[in-house]
Amino acid sequence: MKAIEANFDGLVGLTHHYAGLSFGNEASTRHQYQPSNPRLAAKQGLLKMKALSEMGFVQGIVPPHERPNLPLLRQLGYSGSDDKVLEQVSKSSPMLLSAASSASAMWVANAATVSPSADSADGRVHFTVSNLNNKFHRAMEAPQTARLLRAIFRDPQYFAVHDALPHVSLFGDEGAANHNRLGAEYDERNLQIFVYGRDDYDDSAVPARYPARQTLQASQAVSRLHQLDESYTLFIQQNPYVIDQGVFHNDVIAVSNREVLFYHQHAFINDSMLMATLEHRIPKFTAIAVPENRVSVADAVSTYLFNSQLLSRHDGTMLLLLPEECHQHSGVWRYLCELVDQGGPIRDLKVCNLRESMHNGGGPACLRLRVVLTAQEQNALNPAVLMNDCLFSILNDWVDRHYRDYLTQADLADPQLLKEGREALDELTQLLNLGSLYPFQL
Ligand code: SUG
Repeated sequence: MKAIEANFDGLVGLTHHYAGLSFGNEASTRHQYQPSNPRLAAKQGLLKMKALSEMGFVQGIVPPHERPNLPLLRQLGYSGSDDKVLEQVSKSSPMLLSAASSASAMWVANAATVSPSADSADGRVHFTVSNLNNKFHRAMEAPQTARLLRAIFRDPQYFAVHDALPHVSLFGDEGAANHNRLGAEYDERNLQIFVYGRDDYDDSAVPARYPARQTLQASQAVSRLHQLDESYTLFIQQNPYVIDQGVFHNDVIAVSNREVLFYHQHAFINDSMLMATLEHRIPKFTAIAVPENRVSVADAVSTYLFNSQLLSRHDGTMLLLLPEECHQHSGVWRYLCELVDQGGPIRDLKVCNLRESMHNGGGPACLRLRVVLTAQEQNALNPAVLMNDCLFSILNDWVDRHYRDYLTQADLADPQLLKEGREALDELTQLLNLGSLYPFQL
């Protein structure tokens, strides 16, 4: 059996809220302090997973992290009982409590970079957990992400999960959101394309307004850890101009699958040189460049056109799974309908409503971590995290029983919310057969 691409989606956590924590991510800034609906957010994510699983795609789940992050608050000097810690931090620094409570781990495209076994010298699937050190609320994710990935991809004969790179700006790493893989077949050695925002040893092209989160130095380290053949890796720079317009990760401006790259004309520096290289290197390479005069960078950012999932169906054609915002934008939708009518590789469009996540800058592709797996590797992972009808209803019910439908920053100080979270996650680790892996369980 040929290798397939499985998608593992982050399940939205119980403290999902809008804190405006991500400077450079315009949706996050715009929705700061709006009330959120964690229950709806989790259900929207589950419905996307169910839809893909019903279409025959292999779909897995990555559980949320424990929030508020009490061990972190204690590390920062808050002490006493859990209730006391929450009371103190909410009085002295509500923003710190927000950061320690962020459900941002749901965007698992930033959890790790993944290299399939076909590309790695030791024939294993490699994961490097991202350090996400550009934002404090995300930098705390790494240790829990490592525990979760090791509980899912649990057989070291097939999987290697590397800890995050050093937590310094030189090695700023945001994971698969800045990584593409191009090639005709999933199970052949493919070209891996690492997209970075800045080279810390050469600052000739850096954004002026917003931060570039991913460094070349981090991408190079990940490629070494994954034992990639140098002649099958490419390091390319994101255009600083688009970062300054709110493209904080490359998956906001480009998406790839197999031999197809769907991207905005302004996504990369030295675009024509890059396309010539890809043309030369990738058999049947198909570039679908969206010109600015059809979809502006601003419209790409507001609709998340490129934060879509480009998926291969059994008949070899591709489906684009898009956020509903693309459907609501007449220019973007017209472009997409014409694209499908042209009879190229993309033959079908499917929209999903992820409004709760979108308001924090997280579209369909942000919520998924793609992992190419052979049949043996599929058998070696923890099967309890794979989505099917039965697991969907169990998790939907679990969300109904545990999640609130209204949350503001003030609610984060409620000790009851911490208890609700622990009870829910304790039950979830049993449902997904993950063992004990949260600090409160250890
Ligand atoms: O890192 N938003 C996330 C969104 C991540 C999107 N991921 C990908 N593009 N792959 C971020 O900026 C907002 C949290 C807040 O403001 O409450 C946030 O973290």
